[in-house]
Amino acid sequence: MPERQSDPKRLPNETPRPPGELEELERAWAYPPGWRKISEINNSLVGVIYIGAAFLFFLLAGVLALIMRVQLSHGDNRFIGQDLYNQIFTVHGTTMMFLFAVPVMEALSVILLPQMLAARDLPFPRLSAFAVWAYVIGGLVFFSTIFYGLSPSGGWFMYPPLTLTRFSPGDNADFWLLGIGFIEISAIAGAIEIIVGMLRTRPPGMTLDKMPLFGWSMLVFAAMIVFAFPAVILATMMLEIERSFGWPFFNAAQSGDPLLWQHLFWFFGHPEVYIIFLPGAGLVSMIVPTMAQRPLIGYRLIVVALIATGFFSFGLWVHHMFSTGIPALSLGFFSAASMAVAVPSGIQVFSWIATIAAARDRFRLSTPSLFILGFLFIFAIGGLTGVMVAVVPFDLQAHDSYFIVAHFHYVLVGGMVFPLFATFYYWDPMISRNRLSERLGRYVFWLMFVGFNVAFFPMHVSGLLGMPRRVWTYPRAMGWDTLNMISTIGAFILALGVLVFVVDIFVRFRRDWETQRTQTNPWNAGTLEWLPSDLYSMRSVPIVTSRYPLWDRPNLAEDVAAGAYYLPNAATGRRETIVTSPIEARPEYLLEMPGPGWAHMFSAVFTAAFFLLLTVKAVAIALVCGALAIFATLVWCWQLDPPPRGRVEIGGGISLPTYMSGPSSHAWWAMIVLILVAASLYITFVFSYLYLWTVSPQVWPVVGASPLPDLRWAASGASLMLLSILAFRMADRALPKPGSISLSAALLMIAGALCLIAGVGIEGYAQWRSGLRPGENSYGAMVYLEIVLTGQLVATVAVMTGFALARLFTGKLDAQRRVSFESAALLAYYTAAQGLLGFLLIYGFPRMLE
Ligand code: HEM
Ligand SMILES: [Cu+2]
Repeated sequence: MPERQSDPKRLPNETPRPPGELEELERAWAYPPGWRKISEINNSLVGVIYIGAAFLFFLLAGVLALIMRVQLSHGDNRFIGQDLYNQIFTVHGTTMMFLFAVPVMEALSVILLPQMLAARDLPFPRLSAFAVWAYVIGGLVFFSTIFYGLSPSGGWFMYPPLTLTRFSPGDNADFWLLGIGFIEISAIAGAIEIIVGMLRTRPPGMTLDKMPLFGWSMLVFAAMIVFAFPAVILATMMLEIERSFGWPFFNAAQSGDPLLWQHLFWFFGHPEVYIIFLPGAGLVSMIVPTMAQRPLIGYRLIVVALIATGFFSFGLWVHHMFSTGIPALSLGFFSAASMAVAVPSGIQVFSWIATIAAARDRFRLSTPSLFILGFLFIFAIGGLTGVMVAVVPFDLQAHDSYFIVAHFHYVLVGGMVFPLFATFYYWDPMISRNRLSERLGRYVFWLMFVGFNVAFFPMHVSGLLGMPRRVWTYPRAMGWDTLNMISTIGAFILALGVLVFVVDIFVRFRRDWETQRTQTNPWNAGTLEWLPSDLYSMRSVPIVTSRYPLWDRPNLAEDVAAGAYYLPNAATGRRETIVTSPIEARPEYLLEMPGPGWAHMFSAVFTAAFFLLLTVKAVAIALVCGALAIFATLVWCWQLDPPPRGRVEIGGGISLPTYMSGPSSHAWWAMIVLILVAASLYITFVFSYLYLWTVSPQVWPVVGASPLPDLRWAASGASLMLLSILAFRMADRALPKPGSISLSAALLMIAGALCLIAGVGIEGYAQWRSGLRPGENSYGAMVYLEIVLTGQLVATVAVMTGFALARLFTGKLDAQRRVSFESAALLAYYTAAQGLLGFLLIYGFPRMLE
């Protein structure tokens, strides 16, 4: 259409692109040569490493499962001993949950989300790369403990008192606690990336209700991580402190309560199940419409269902504790809620079935579709047994029996492993021209499907016949032999299926690994990830006007590849992506992104070393590594926040600024998410404080009697917190003009940080002076834990302030280029607020009791 050419504001812009433009784009996104490729942070490489590592952990944990099944194949078996069996099931469960299920979904989002959004990359590529390396190193070390007999053996939920030093004296439990705490940090880093990426790097026009459903599911997934993981981080922290220093949080003999662990663990653990399932559902919602060649029925309903599942799953944790003597009213509530959460899952299942039914015989029975049908079947059974165990009297019977093992494997394997394999087969052509074999894929499916059911269905029966879970063997006289032998055979059939898949992967990667050329849209899918792409993702960023742009605009692929849409070049000569507004997706600014580097890797290595050395009690070297980790992180951050380069044209008559600070910037959003993590950690702390009070009110102090420090201490501490807010506010105003340095801004920042330090210092001093000691009882432990929690934040603010000062004096921080200051200040405001709340709780609550 000729009239388009004359008007450069209309997209697609059909004037030919200038020569050399594509080459420049390629240069900006090229991998570093040779072995230095591992310093690359581009999602196309990092994502593949990430998935590879997660899959490796699936295989390793799978091998452990086979060893267990051999051991259980018949009664009175002496294949492996009891202690090793305990370690193996703990490592199997822990690896599957923490090192496979959650990371593999984050890995998929690293690969798929930028493509689905036609973004060049997600906003924090180095953070993703850091998360990956931290996870790979931490995960491998954790897993290898099984070879040295150092693995934890308390089950994947590590209940105290069994895991207290008295009953688990070695370092084994510490490996679990520190390893898992560390891996959670990596998961949270991933969640920040996903939330900011989904909300800020969507292509122009992709309003929230045009977002691909995998994007929605990952958004809910990431939000759930933000609110659920802090509970288990706090719990692991408390247990580790109790094991190392004897602060009594969980020891009932010293006024703690082991049930507190269960509350905290399951407050995380139940949402965890949905954290694993929701991305799987999102994947299914992407594949089903393609296979049916029609839009998914009930898009909005599914979005509501995803959000509702995420929300309600936080209200269910007590159903893991029905048999612990919970009051009857709570039992009723949690039982009903557990059944209610089946409704949103049901809505999704009906949507998928309706879409498949509407397509009738046009529905393509490819390998991905087979895995999806298998998923529907298995997941439905898992859901049904789930409703059964939500019935309290039934649960009292089935609790801790093989019925439960069968139930949760139906949910987990059905809900995530089958969708995952569908994903491998479906999206493989997006990564490479050579595809996994469809023919072998069918064998893989049938072996896995039959094997799974043969392995796990009989467990329902053996469970009802009374076989308890977590037993390393059983007497032949119990009559469970045949069922267990069937289960074992099924597990090997399932493993054979996985093996065929692994062989196919090897063949496929040997055929091509270097050539990244992809097949364009072999399934005729409707979403953006099937546009032609290269290392820089799409050549140009399209305007999105519908949920299935590729179906609605047949020329889109060609125009995008020809550079006829936004940002067909590397406008600043570097890596960059368009940042859009969170709801309407209007272009707001051009984000200049970092390239390959080593600092984030060193940071990951030293962080891992810090945690692991702490585990083996090599405190001095651990501290050195911790300091090095902080240093590497600062080096990494130093390169961020490049100077503003004025406005640049991105095509379509739009020019965008290249710098943004304040609430519109991606950095601000990331900081807010991080603060939400800190806040949920703190809320869990407050819950624990109040909970322990209900358990042991007798150790809480009474007014007038020590150890309750005088109110004057609280007043002065709180004033310091307020002063710190004021100092940072004033420093904000005092930031200098570009090119100059402001001493008053520097002094104000220092004052702000010092006030915070003095604030927690006073808090600690007052308690110590009053004679309270953390090891005395659960009250003392909680009070000092509060100081530790706020103290951690204060330390972080201090480091960030030092960093901002260094940038101020080197001319990298001023009234315009101010992101490094804003991040420190935001955290300082939050820290002060938390400190104030702390004073209110620690000084106010005991006085309120009168
Ligand atoms: C693929 C084949 C799998 C097989 C054959 C298998 C087998 C087993 C067996 C035999 C147990 C021990 C039960 C006991 O002694 O009480 C177990 C426990 C467990 N499995 Fe699996 N499993 C498989 C996959 C998975 C997957 C994919 C996940 C999660 C995503 C998973 C999560 C767990 C958990 C959390 C436990 C509980 C560990 C504990 O009691 O502490 N499993 N599995
Ligand atoms: Cu649950």
